[in-house]
Amino acid sequence: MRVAIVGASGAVGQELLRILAERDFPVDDLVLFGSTRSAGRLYNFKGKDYEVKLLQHNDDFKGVDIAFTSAGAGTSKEFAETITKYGAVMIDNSSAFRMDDDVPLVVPEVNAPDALKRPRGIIANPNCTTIMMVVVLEPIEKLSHIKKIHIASYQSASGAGAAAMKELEQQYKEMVEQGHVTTINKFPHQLAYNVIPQIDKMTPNDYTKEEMKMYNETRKIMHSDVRTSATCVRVSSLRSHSESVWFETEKPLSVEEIREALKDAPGVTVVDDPQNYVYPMPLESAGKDDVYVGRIRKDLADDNSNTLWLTGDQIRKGAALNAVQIAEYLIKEDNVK
Ligand code: 2RA
Repeated sequence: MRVAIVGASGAVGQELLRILAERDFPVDDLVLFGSTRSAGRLYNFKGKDYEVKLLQHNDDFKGVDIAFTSAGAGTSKEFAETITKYGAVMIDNSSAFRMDDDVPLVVPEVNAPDALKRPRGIIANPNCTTIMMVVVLEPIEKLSHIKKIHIASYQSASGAGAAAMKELEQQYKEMVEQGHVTTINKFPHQLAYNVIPQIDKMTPNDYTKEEMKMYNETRKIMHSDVRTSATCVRVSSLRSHSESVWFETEKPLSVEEIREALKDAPGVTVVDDPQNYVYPMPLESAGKDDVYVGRIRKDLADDNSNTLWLTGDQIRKGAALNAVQIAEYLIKEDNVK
């Protein structure tokens, strides 16, 4: 496979390099692309150095089989044609095409076969918060249709990129050294010692774009009429997102049924012994592949609802790992070209 990574210097680009190496993805040749800022940098992959090329409208993608793109929606939109022109499959981490009818939106544990129908050669990787939630809800959907979801998210700095992670560390340093924060660029407000109930821009209905992604993308991935009402919140964990999820099913489900279904579910690890204070936390899921679930219990406010807590590494399952799993599925199905 000739593999390209667009946005190689970013948090997701760097994680893609690690995951491709770790999983022994069949890379025969690797081409890294970036902006003027990162062009010329060298990154090592399996003992060999690769130089980041400037992303341009030329024939650089001739011969590329799979292109992982993670350089923002604007870049994805501008370069999609250049990237796919010679038959490369573009697995796009941005929000540019997610809701387009002719672009599949894929979480392999949920709807892998959707990736096989891609008229534009583009497969979209969903929003990180949505990916983690659907991995956990799909096995429950198989027990009984999920009609409604309420969710409050606790999203790490990594969701806003590598520079945002550095900014959070800088803010804590400034608090310790000078008692107040002076660096606020990547977040709308100070994040250190704070939580911010806004991720992405506001939309006219007073939900943020992130919250509307959860509504729309969940329906598309799960092929469902489910309605999701989310409040997405930035917290000061560094790279794992967490979510508190309440879900109403058509028929009532017991906690035991849910726990059993999740124990067998791909990509999910159940960590749930609340009486002994055992539940998943972002510090522990950081750097891991699975989505971790605990605090599974009946919703006291609704007999047909249950509630649970989940946490997963935003850069891995929320982005890079999901993209690589899509590519692995295509290879397994002999469906790369
Ligand atoms: C965030 N979900 O956490 C976004 C990143 N895609 O900011």
